[in-house]
Amino acid sequence: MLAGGVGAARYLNGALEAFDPRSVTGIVNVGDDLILNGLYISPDLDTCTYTLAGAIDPERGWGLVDESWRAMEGLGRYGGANWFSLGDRDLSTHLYRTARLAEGATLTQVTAEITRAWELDCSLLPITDDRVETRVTLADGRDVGFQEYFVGMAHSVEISGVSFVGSEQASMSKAAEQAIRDAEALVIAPSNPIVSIGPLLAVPTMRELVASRRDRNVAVSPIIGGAALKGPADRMLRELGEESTVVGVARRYRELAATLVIDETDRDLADAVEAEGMRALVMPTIMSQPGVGAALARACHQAATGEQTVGETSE
Ligand code: FO1
Repeated sequence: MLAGGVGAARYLNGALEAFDPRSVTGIVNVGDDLILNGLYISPDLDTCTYTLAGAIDPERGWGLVDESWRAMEGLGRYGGANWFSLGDRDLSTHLYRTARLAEGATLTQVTAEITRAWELDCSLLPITDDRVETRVTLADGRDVGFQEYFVGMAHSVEISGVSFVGSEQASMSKAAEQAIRDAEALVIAPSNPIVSIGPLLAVPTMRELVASRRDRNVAVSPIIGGAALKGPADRMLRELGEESTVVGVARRYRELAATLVIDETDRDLADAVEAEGMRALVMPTIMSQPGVGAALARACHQAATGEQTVGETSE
């Protein structure tokens, strides 16, 4: 699965219910990553890890449950950068990852160590071990880092563009490339298509690789009834001159996947999605009830492979 943060992590959880976790791989966005207070922070990798470990804070959707913020309070005393809140438990992840990267480990290696320590059976792979930095151009022309926009400004400003600095020089990791080549089914998670899926597709050869297996790929719309469940995806689509509807999503994904899963709320737009050249699969996609995520994962797998999956796959 091509994954961003919160929405993708919920879908991944569903896939783990539906399939043998060892057969599930998340290819995760690193464009949100930032270096702050000397620490290398990977929000989407951590959100997926913590969610799948059952350790995510359910209200925030990021960071760890049962958190305290003493280090951030202390940093505030010095006028240090505590606008991006790192909980005291969460800090250990950033300390460990930063130390390991400084020892020369790759982000892929460190992520494997962290997910193993959280006893995940599925694998989470950064799309690249190179640095790709999502930056946002605001409507007033200012160029800011993604987290400055998303957290610093609470994404409450209009944008006019998004760029992925370093993407041209980046190369997909061997592990990520192999996972995409080998996948029975590839699912584009219901993440923000611009700043969560966009940075993945900006890595050279990624778009061609995904498009080369279009018929075995399924995208799940992050837009339901013209809105995003969480985050600014709908506003960003409109601000970039696109439609924040399932049709707008189909226009972004039609070269990459044969099927777009849309929520029942958008049933009346199924024909318009098909007019864009994607098969519309209408089903519940709001993963607030138990079982919805697993049913969604099974349906995606079936749409991508044409196989009927009955419950647990055999060992
Ligand atoms: N989001 C916020 O809105 N405020 C924060 O202070 C914040 C801190 C933070 C720390 C670690 C982490 O893994 C995620 C964090 N996030 C925070 C969420 C983060 O900005 C988003 O998860 C992604 O980057 C967008 O999906």
